[in-house]
This record gives sequence, C-alpha cells and structure tokens, in this order.
Amino acid sequence: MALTKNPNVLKWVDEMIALTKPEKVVWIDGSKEQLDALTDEVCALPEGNRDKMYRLNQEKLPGCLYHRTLPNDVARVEDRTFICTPTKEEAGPTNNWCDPAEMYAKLSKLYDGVMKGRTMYVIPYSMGPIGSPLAKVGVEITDSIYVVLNMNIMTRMGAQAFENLGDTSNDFVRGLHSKADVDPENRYIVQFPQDNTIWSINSAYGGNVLLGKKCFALRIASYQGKNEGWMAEHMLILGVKKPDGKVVYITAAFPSACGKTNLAMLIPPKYYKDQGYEVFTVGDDIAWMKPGEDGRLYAINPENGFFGVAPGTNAKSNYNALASTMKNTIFTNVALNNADNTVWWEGLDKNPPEDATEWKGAKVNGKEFTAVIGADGKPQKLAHPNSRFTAPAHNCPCVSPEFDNPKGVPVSAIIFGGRRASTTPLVYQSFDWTHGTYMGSAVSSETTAAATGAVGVLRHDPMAMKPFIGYNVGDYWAHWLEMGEKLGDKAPKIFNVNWFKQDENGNFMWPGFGDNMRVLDWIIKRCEGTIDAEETAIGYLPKKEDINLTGIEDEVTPEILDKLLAVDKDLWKKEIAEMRRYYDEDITAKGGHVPAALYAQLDKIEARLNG
Ligand code: GTP
Ligand code: SPV
Ligand code: MN
Repeated sequence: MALTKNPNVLKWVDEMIALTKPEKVVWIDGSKEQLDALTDEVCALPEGNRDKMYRLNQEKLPGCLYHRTLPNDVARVEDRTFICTPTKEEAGPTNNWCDPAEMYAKLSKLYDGVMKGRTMYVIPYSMGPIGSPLAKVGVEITDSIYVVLNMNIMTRMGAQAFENLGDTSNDFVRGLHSKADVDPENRYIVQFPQDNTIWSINSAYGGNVLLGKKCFALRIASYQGKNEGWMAEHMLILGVKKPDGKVVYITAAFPSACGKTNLAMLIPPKYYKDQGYEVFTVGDDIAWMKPGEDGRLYAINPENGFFGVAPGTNAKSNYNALASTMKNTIFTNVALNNADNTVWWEGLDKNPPEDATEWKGAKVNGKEFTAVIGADGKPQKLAHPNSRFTAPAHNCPCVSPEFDNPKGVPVSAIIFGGRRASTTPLVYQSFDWTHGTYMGSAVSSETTAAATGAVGVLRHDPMAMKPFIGYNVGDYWAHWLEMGEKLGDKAPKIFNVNWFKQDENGNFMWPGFGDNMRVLDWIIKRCEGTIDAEETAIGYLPKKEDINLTGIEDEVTPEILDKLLAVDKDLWKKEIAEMRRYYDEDITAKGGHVPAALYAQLDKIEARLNG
C-alpha cells in the first residue's frame, strides 16, 4: 500500500512500475516487522544465490549481517558514472556527459521489464535530521533487499520521510535502481541534476546503489547547493571538546579511503586526554553546509550511518569505528571466520582465521592463503581492500550529542588533504578564503581501492570531489568563492594536511591516527588566534615548537619534524607548474570556467616562490 498521498511521488512510482514491470510492489515503512521479514527472506535464499545474505554470530555480533558482491562489482565505477545536463559544458571537464534524452532512451531499454518476476521496493528517506531546514527527501526504488537494509542504516528511512515531504511538494530526489543482471558491460550510474533524478543499473555495491549517498548527497546536492546558496562536500565533521569545555567543529575533505572515518573518530593521545580533550563524531563522509542566522557556516551530516572501509580498522587504529560495528551492522566483502561465524579483514589483527571464507566465497586456510604472494606481488587478501561495514551512527561511542541537531554545528575550520608521498607538508594554513579555495582546487592524491582502476596513481582530485561534483568544476570553484564572500570574516579558516608523507625508504614519517590530534590542536589555536606561524610561499606553516610531540619524541625526532614541515622550493615550483598545466589543459581548454581569482592565486604563489 502506498505510504503517501503525494501525487508527484505516486505518478513517478507508477511510471517506474510501467517501465520495470515488477511482479509486486512493497512500500518500505521502516518498521521493525517489515525489516525483520525482509532479513529472514534474504537470509533464506539458497547458497550460491548472488543476493544471499547471512546472519553472523548473534551472540557476538547481534543484528549483524554478511554479504558478498560479485568480484566485478566491488567499488564505485567512475568511468560508468554520468552527469546528464542539457549541455556538455554544464557537466564540465571532470564528468562523463551524455545528452539527457539520449541517456533516458538508452537506459529505458535496459530498465524495460527488468523487474519481471521480482519485487520492487519503494524506499522513502530523509538525508539529514527529520525536520531540519537543511534536510532533503529522497525516494529510492530498488529490486534489492540488500539496498533496503543498507539504506535503513545509512539514512532516516521510512514513512516519516514522507511526513517531511508533505502531500503536495515536488521537492524530492527520484532514484531508480535495478541490479538487473549485474552486467558490468551495461552498468550505468547516471545523475540528471536538472530533474532531481538518479538512474543506476547493473550494480549491487555501495556508492553505486545506495543512492542517498554519493549520487544524491554529493552529485545532485552539489548542484542544488549552488542554486540554493549552500554547499554539499565530501567532508567528515568532528567536534573537539577542549579543557575549557568549548567544542570547536572542524570539517575535512579527503579523497576516498584517505582517512575521513579515522579522523572523524579520533581518540586523542594520553597527553591530550589527561587535560580533558575529547573528540565527537558528527559525520565521516559528507557535509551539507549553509550560513546560519548568526552568519557562521553550519554543517549537518545528511547520513545516519557509516559505510566505512574495513581493512586497517582495528582497536588501535580506530577503536570507535570497530565498536560501531558490534551490532546491527552489515559487512560486505570481508572474510568470514567459520570457527565462530564472525568477520575478519586484513589489519583487524595479526591472526587470519584458519577456517576462513575469503571475500569471493572460497573456503580456505586463512593462514596459508595469506602467506601466498598474489599476482600483484603482495600477499593474497582474505578481505577485499574496499570491503566495508555499514554501521548505525548511534552505535559510535563518540557520536556527537549534536548528531541529530536540525540546526547543525558551526564550523571553525575546513581541512583539505590527500595521500602525498612528497611535496605537501604535514599541515599548513591558507592566507585567506580565496587562497584556501585555490588549495582545495589543487588537492591531488594517490588513488585507492575505493574506485575501480589503478591504485597509487597521483591524480587531481579538487576538494576531494572529482568524482562527485554534479556540474562544471569551474562553476563549483566560483560557488566556493561566492560562499566565502557571503561569510566574510565569519568564514571558517582553511588548512591542508598530509598524513602520508614518506621518507627515503617509503615509510610514513607521521604516526597519524590518534596523533593527528596534535595537528588539530595547532589548527584550533590558529582559529582562536592564540598562536603565531611562519609565513611561507605556500601559506602559514607551524613553528616547529608549536607541534606538540609529548609522548612521541622518539618516533618523531626533530629531524623528522623538519622533513614533515619542509617546503622544498624546487618541488613546489614543479607543483605550481603542474597546477597551471592542469587549469590550462585539463580544465580551461575543456570548457572548465576556472575563475580569474584562482589563476591570480597561481600567479601570486609563483611570484612568492621566485621571490
Ligand atoms: P571513504 O569511506 O572511501 O570516503 O574513505 P575515508 O576517507 O573515510 O578513509 P578511511 O578513514 O576509511 O581510511 C582509509 C585508509 O587510510 C585505511 O586503510 C586507514 O588505515 C588509512 N589511514 C587513515 N588515517 C590514517 C593516518 O592518519 N595515517 C595513515 N598512515 N593511514 C591512515
Ligand atoms: C567513497 O568511495 O568515497 C565512499 C564509498 O565513501 S562509496 O559509498 O562506495 O562511494
Ligand atoms: Mn567517501
């Protein structure tokens, strides 16, 4: 039975039924009874069925489920992701583009009758706290129970979202998903920003199919934000409570699998804990930000859960993330420990289970399996490098008391970062918002397993949004500049960090994880204006003595700190030359609208480096 009287929703659902021709239509109200029944159904599927999910050890991991996707369907597919705007220029040079009419026609053929013999689930959901002026409603149609159960964790799902939409509004995002035959040759992840519409077909994994996440909350929302005066960003949101009781909120944009979840849930080192510092998580992946009544920038996390990278997560690296996965969590493409029906992944501990099922489904002796060198020259892996947990945010021991605050939290600092083996120092601050916008445009990072394709290749990833900007990248930068003008002297300060700088032997020089608190400490003091800095050609750098190393003096010697904070002029001249080439060739020459103010920043940095 339809859960809404809203004629816009009903008309669209009818059209999608006519197109996909499901045997049955189920409206997802979000009730426990309904979700339990769907869980029973999907776990009862026969072994070998590709939709099958498994209940894990219900004593050790109550409410937890396990699923494996097909080996060709384990990450976002950027080469099959499209922004379909009326003109190619509106999509700009960072996106694949296709004419909307052409794409609708092509995909309609693939969707025609695709749900014959299947059940269609209609999922109403809210991105952002119900009732928040910053929240938005979406409806996802899918033929996958796995999607329903994940959306239940990742969003505020169910009938309440329709209450928020009301009986007449047409302001909701229409998402159509079918796993179809999970055929990689016909896999498409398509956004139509002008129509508030997303069509996804032939995948059953993560950001390709949980349409509230990257497709809506970044690609569609970035376009909405430009038109409506707010920002949708690939950023974590955290709060640092200081000994004086004040909480400072910081957002940070790092590319996929570059440390957002880890930073968002950071546990301060002993030195800081002893003084009373605490960190609270508001979000680990996406921030929606809008100026508030007091003129400051406020951020909400549109999501309600964490779709986090499993490998590398352990009690030491990210205790809070691990604790978040102990109940009501869905694990995807990790390994099974068959001895007790629990999960395992590389980096959880040093003991791969002997009786294991690896991520592709083969039963193996985990110890022997991981001792064999694979085709990539590295030990074989039991869990896929992009295996993930889907965990409710309220499971997190350090979830912020402001998590559901409809107003959001006021942002004092914005951080950019990426994986850079060289050149980029541990931390530096922009001279002002415009320079900070330049810094964001200049983010580049070594690629990770979060998207298909080569790993470890340096690529430009402006604002960590390369795969997620739903319109012309130059117009997006112009929007950043406009937001800065609007915020004026209330704008957050902008910083850049690099946890991944390497020594001559390829080892990370900075311990990272909890010790990143030491860098946040410097950032907070800079925001409060209580500390000086070195003015360099690229921005403000910390004075050596201002990075607190109490407790890690042996690990981070003065020589290492020198290297971490070094600004090598020759490398930076190359960096700036590459940025000019990027603006000229990759962006401007391809219709990318680079704002003059950003070219002017390039000129200024160049002049400072040569001066
Ligand atoms: P997405 O969910 O894909 O957007 O990723 P994310 O940005 O949330 O990345 P996440 O926090 O899951 O980290 C991914 C990988 O980076 C993990 O393997 C971590 O172990 C590693 N990592 C995170 N923080 C640090 C750090 O401070 N130093 C080092 N060396 N590695 C880190
Ligand atoms: C990312 O790749 O940045 C993710 C995972 O957060 S996914 O939801 O698959 O996009
Ligand atoms: Mn992400």
